[in-house]
Amino acid sequence: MEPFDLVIRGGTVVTAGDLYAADLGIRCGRIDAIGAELPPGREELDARGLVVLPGGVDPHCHIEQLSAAGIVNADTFESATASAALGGTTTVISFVAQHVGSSLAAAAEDYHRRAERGAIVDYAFHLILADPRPEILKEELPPLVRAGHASLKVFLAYDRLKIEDEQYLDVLEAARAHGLMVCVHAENHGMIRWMGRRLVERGFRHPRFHVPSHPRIGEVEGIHRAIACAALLDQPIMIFHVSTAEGAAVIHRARGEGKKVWGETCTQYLTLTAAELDRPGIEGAKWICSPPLREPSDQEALWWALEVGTLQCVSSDHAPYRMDATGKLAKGENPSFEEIANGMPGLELRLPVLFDAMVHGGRGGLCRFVELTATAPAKIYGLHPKKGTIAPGADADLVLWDAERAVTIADGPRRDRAGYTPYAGRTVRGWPRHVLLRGRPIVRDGELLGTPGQGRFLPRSGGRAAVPTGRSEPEFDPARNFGARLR
Ligand code: DUC
Ligand code: ZN
Ligand code: ZN
Repeated sequence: MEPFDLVIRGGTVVTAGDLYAADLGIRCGRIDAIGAELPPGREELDARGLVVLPGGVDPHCHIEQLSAAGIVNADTFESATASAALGGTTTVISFVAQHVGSSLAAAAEDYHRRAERGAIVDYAFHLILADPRPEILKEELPPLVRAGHASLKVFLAYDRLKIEDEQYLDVLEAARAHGLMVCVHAENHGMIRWMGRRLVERGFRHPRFHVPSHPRIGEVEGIHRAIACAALLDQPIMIFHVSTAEGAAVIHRARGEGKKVWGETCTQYLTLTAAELDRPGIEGAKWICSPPLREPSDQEALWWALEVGTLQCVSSDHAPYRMDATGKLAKGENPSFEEIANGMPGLELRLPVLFDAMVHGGRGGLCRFVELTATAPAKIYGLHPKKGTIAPGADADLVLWDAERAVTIADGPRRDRAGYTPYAGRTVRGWPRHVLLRGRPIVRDGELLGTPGQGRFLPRSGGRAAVPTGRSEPEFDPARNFGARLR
C-alpha cells in the first residue's frame, strides 16, 4: 500500500459526537484512515497537545456583495476567505444577490466568476431573490438548481429587498418544487420604517437608536409570518440571525407542532449586547447590524435555544463596512442611524470567540461547538458528509487547534477589510494553529499559505439535505420529508 500523503499524528480528534486520541491518514485530499499509530506518511504534522477539529462551516456571510443601497461591502472573496482561513473556517456559504428588475442568472454568473478567482476556501451560495417575478422562478431558477444551487434567501423587510407575502409564497412554491431550503430574514418592515421615522423626526439620530428602531415584536411578527406561510405549503425554512428570546420562542413552539423550521443565530447575538452602540459620537456605528444587538437576557435565551435544538447553527453574518465614505459613513460624517450601512465583520473570529464561550465558558463544550459551527450547517445545507465532520471519505478540511492559547484581540484592522473588529479588547482562549483545506495547509503556525483561486465551488443537490432537528429529537428524514412528499 502506498504511504499516506499526510499523517496528522498524536492529536485529539473531535467531532459532533465524539472525542478521542487518534492519528489521521490523508490521501488525495480526503481522510483515508483514522486510528492509533498509523504508518508513516510522506509528510507528517505533529498534533500532540492540539485538538483536531473539522474545518468550520460558516453558512451565512456576505462577500463582495452589492447591497440594495448600492454599497459594495468591504471584502473581496480573497480578503474574506483569507480571514475565514485564519480563523479556522474552510467552507463559506455567501450570497448571489439579485436586485429588483435584474436577472438572477446574470448575478450568479458574476458571483461565480469573482469567487472562482479569489476564494481561498471552498464555497457555496444562497440565491437572494429580491424580485421573484415569474420568469425568474420558471426560467432562471431551474438551470441554477441543476448547476448545484440548493438554497434561497428572501427578506421580509428593507427597501428594495423585501418581498410581499404573495411573492414569498411564490418563492416557497418554487423551492418546494425543486427541494430547496429557503432562508428568511424575518422582521416586520413597516414597524422598522415607522419607528425609524419617528425617532429621527424627534432628533434621536445617534447609532444607539438603531436598537429601538427594530422593535423586538417586529422580529416575532416576521418569524411568525415566515413560518405560517411556509406551513401553508409544507416547505422547510431556515430563520436567519435570530436575536430575541421571543423570536426563538416562536421557533420553539412551531417545531413542537412539527413545523419544518430551523433557526440560526450569530456570534454577535450570543456575545455582544446593545450597550456596545452607546458610545460617544459615531463610534457605535461599528456595532450596527440588523436585527440589532439585544440584551443579556436574550443571550441566555439564545444559548438555551441552541442547547435544546430550537436553533441549530451559529453563523457570522459577516457583512463588513469600513468606518469611512466607502461604508458606514457613505452618507456623511454625521449620519443618522438610519443612514448607516448594517453589518459587522465576523468570519475570522466566529470560531475563536465561540470556542472560548463554549469550551472554556461552559456553554456546551467541544463536541457541541463542532456541531453548531461545522456539522449542523453542513447537514442543513447539503454539504455533509463531505464537509463538517472528520470521517473516512470526508474532505480533509481540518483545524489543529491550540485549546489553551490566550489571545487578546487587538483594536484595528485584521485580515478582512473592515478595518476594525467588534470584538476588540476581548481575551479569548483557544486559537487555530494549522488549517488544512482538502489536505493542503492553508494556514501554518498562524501564517496564511492559501492562495486565491484555491477554493472550489461546492455543488449541492436540492432535496437531499439531511437536516438535523436537534439533540433530543429524531433525525429529519429527507427521503420522506424533503423529497417524495414535496414532489
Ligand atoms: N443584516 C443582514 O441581514 N445582512 C447583512 C448585515 C446585517 O446587518
Ligand atoms: Zn438577513
Ligand atoms: Zn446577512
